[in-house]
Amino acid sequence: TDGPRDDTSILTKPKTRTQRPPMYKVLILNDDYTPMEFVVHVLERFFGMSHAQAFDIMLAVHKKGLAVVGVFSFEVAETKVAQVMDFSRRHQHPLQCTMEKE
Ligand code: NFA
Repeated sequence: TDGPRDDTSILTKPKTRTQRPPMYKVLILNDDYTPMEFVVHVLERFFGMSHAQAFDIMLAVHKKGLAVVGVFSFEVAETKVAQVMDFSRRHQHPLQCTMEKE
């Protein structure tokens, strides 16, 4: 009989979307008490910056209130934040380091 029928010649491919892992910005916050040299040292030690790079970022934090110091996977960002917070606490400086989803 006539009428609609299945067309076995058309095959459809479902679109797939590649999942990228979310990335996290690590931020350093300004305060009135942490010495500038200490912040520069932190940026060199934990973020692999050159002295000049570290000094520039430290000044940006000092002037603007905060700056992104790197973008990492969740686990790496979490580790950097913990390292900076622990190091600052042990040296009795109030320096704050946080992370946020990009
Ligand atoms: N504002 C601090 C000072 O004048 C320096 C500082 C920079 C602290 C960046 C925290 C972050 N001693």
